[in-house]
Amino acid sequence: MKTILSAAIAAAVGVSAFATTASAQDTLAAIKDRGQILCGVGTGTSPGFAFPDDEGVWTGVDADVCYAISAAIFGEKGNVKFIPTTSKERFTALQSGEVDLLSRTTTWTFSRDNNLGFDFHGVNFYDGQGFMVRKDLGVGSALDLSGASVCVTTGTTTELNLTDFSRANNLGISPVVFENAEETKNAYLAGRCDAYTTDKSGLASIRAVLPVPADHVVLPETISKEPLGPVSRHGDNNWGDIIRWSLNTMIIAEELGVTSANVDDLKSNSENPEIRRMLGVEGEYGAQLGLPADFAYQIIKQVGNFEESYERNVGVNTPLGLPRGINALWTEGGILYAPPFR
Ligand SMILES: N[C@@H](CCC(=O)N[C@@H](CS)C(=O)NCC(=O)O)C(=O)O
Repeated sequence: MKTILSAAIAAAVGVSAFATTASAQDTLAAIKDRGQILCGVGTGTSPGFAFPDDEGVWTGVDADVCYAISAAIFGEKGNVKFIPTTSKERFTALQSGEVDLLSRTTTWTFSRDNNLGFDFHGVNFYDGQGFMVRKDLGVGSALDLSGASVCVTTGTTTELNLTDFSRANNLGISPVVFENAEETKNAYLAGRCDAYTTDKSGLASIRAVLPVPADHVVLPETISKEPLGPVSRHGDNNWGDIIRWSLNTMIIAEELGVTSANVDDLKSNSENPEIRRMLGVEGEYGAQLGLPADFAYQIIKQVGNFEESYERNVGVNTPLGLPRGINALWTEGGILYAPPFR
C-alpha cells in the first residue's frame, strides 16, 4: 500500500518523491540478504560497455564496475543480476528500487545529481558527444550539418546537447527521436537520418557492430562533456562509499602497478605502504566500509585494475579501438585521478 501511495504521490509531484522512499533502505544489507547486486545497465547495444555474449554473460567497462562491487562485498564477482534499462527508463528504475545502482553510460549532470535525487560516485569513462555519418555523404565536420536530420535517443543528454549545438551554430538540425538505442541505430542504418549522434564512446561501440564499419565516419568535433559513471539513490552514504571506493580501487591499483596477475605476489611481498593498506595487509580499511579486509584484493584479482578493464573492453586492441586519451592516469597525461588509499 505504501508503495502504491508513494507511486501516486510521485506521479503527482514528479519523480523525486521515489527517492525519499527508497533512500530509507540499507542497500548493503538488502544486497547481502538477496545474495545479488541489481545492476542497471544498457539494453545491450553497446559492446565494450555492457553487452551480453552468446551465453548471456555481460561484459564491458560498465559491467566491470558491478563485478568489482560484487567481488568487494561477496569475494565473488559473479553475484550480479544485470538489468537492462533504456536511457529513458533508467532513472525510474533506480528511484523505484528496481536496481541498486546504474552503471550505464550515464552522464553526471547537475539536475540528475540534485533534482532527481541521486549520487554520482566518480567517473569510469570521460566522454563527449559526437556525430557519425555515412562516408559517402562527404561531410567532414559537424558544422557542415546545416539542415541535416540527426537520429538521437530520447531521455539523454545527447538530445538536449543536439538542440543547443544546432541553435548555437544556427544549423537548423532536425532531430529524429527514438525510444531506445536499437531503434536509433536501425533508423540510421535504414537511411532515415543524415547523421547519428551519441557519446563518442557509443559511436565507436555502435560503429563496431554495423555491417560495414568502414562505411561510416565519426566527425572530429566533440560538442559536450559527458563524464560517465555509476550512480545510486541519495541517502545511503555507505552504499555510495562502497561504489566509489570499488571504482577508486581499480584506478589506484593501476597507478600502483597492481594487476590481477601480480596481486598475489604483491600481497605477500610488497613493502609499499599504500599497496599493503589497499590489499588488507595493514590497517582496517574494509571494516570502514562494512566489507571484508580483502575487498580491494578481490576486486583486483577477479576484475583487474582500471587499465586491464579498459584494454580488455574498449582499448586499441578491441573492435572499439579507443586510445586512453583523457582516460589515461593523471601521471600519464590524462585526467584519471583517485584519492589516496589511506
Ligand atoms: N551519456 C548520455 C547518453 C547515454 C545513453 O544512454 N545513450 C544511449 C544511446 S546510444 C545508449 O548508450 N544506450 C545503450 C544501450 O541502450 O545499450 C546520458 O547519460 O544521457
